[in-house]
Amino acid sequence: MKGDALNKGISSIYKMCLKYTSMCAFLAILSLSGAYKITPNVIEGVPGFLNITTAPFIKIGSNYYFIETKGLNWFAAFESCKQIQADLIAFESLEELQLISQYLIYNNMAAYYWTSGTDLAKQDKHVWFSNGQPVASDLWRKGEPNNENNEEHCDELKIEPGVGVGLNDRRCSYIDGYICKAPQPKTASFIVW
Ligand SMILES: [Ca+2]
Ligand SMILES: [Ca+2]
Repeated sequence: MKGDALNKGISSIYKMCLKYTSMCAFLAILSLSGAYKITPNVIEGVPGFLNITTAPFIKIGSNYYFIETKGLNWFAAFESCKQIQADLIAFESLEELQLISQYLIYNNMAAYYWTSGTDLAKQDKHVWFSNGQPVASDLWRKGEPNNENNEEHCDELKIEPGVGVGLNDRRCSYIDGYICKAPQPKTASFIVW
């Protein structure tokens, strides 16, 4: 068991070294000298004190987002997020939806934004196209999804200050802004002692 853990540790250090070759070469020389112990540490997110820019993504809550007000149809919005190594947003909870809506209202950006929600595969079965999970029922605006004229199959975040926020199904060809969500960044650090 101890050997397994050690192997895992060595393999994770090796993976990190593939990414940060020159730093690891330096660490390897240090550790070969036998005078130092090196402990690798990987954490979620980017600590504030590092002062690293995460542009074009902005941090809202504990996640990173790219918010575009310039409109695209749903398919083009999906592609556009992929081009920056992100995904059209999938809300994991009502809290996340509300947090982003509050941010947009506060910054005078209340509008309609594409999410990755869709029932294109099966009518009335709305899923997040970015991860295949079902869209939770508490995220919808009142009376939605209504599949109006039997042609609404893509889901937008609809923000109307004073009226309400939530998801609405809409024609996929409609031109909306969109929100991409970045994968959670990880910070690797090494403690030398
Ligand atoms: Ca539909
Ligand atoms: Ca609708």
